[in-house]
Amino acid sequence: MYTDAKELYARHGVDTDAAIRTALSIPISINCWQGDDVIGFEKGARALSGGIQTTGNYPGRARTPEELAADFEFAASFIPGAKKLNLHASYLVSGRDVDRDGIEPEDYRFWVDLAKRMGIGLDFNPTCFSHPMVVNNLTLSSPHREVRDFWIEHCRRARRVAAYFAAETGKECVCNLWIPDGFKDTPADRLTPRLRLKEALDEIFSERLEGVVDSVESKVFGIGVESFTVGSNEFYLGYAKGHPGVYQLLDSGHYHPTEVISEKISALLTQFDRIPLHVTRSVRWDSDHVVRLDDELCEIAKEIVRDKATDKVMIGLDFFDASINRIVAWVVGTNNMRKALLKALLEDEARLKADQEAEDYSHLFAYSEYMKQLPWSDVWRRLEEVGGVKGGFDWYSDVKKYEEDVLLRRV
Ligand code: RNT
Ligand code: ZN
Repeated sequence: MYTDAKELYARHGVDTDAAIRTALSIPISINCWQGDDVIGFEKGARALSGGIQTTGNYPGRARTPEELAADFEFAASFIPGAKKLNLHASYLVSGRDVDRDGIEPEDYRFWVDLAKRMGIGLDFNPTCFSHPMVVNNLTLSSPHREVRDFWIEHCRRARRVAAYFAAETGKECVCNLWIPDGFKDTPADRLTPRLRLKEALDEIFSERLEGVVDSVESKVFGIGVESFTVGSNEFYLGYAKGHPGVYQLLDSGHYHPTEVISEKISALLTQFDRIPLHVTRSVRWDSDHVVRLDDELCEIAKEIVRDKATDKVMIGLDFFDASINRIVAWVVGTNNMRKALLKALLEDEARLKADQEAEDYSHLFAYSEYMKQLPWSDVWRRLEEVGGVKGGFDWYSDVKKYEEDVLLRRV
């Protein structure tokens, strides 16, 4: 089937072997927090709060670093291609009783060891939620100096952890800052909190660090902070533009319901040399569903490929579904991202772009729809072989067995 597919694609000027190689080489950063419902390993770890929520109580959530690492490695064995592990500061593995304003690179050595063993990179995030120092839903924009200072210190230290990851793995580390700051009801003053956030960011980003790609993540609203978000799209976009080395991260769930990030990638590429992403799926709101191979996912991948931006767009995932087997979520979500990339790589880009330039919209329409019926799934099957994973649907029974043998015993 692959031989036939290869021939058919070749007739359209597409080299399937090259597409497979490229698709396998693009790193996808897998969010650790899908494995444990965003709880982490701090002493007295608390339930998730800060405008985000996991729902569902599917059994088998990872409760310890060892369990999370084992689950992740197991999931990774069904995910072909380059990968990174995306960690939050709350996933420290430390013998010390340390609060967030005291974290040290050493507290994350466990993950560096895992990354080295697996030959993968790491990304990082300060954790500015699920903590008593989030006072009235505010962190870096709080009116209280001590609250701001606490989070500034946390973020400064988180960036140093990111630099440590980069140095140890030899791969760039995205250090992404998201804060939940906002108001439930209409604020009297929108400007003052934003000015405070800007000042806090200046302090956080004042230190230059090797290997760290800093990003700031905007949002429209969260649960409990429906009326106002301090770190809005315009706020962070402007901030990033004025601060070289700081980039805006696009999360596909953080815009108005008909607004899509696939449309924003090219716009940002005219201004920035890096675009970190949080690929997720919002169902009516920022619900963080596991990504399906849907139109928007394909459009995101298409943008990355057509804009020749595979080394500029840094793909990270950000879903957390506690209602299904978490390994299934990791495997299907991550592979969907790579399937979308492969599909994009298998399109006759040259002709489609030429159609647009020649304003032959009829051919563009007919031909791009025709491309959809070509046997990309046979090429994917080959990609699974090259990537050395058990493909098709066979992996599912292995995960089911792992569920019985391992996950269901976690009671
Ligand atoms: C929240 C943001 C943020 C988090 C993770 C856990 O709306 O998307 O990225 O989901 O940091
Ligand atoms: Zn996100």
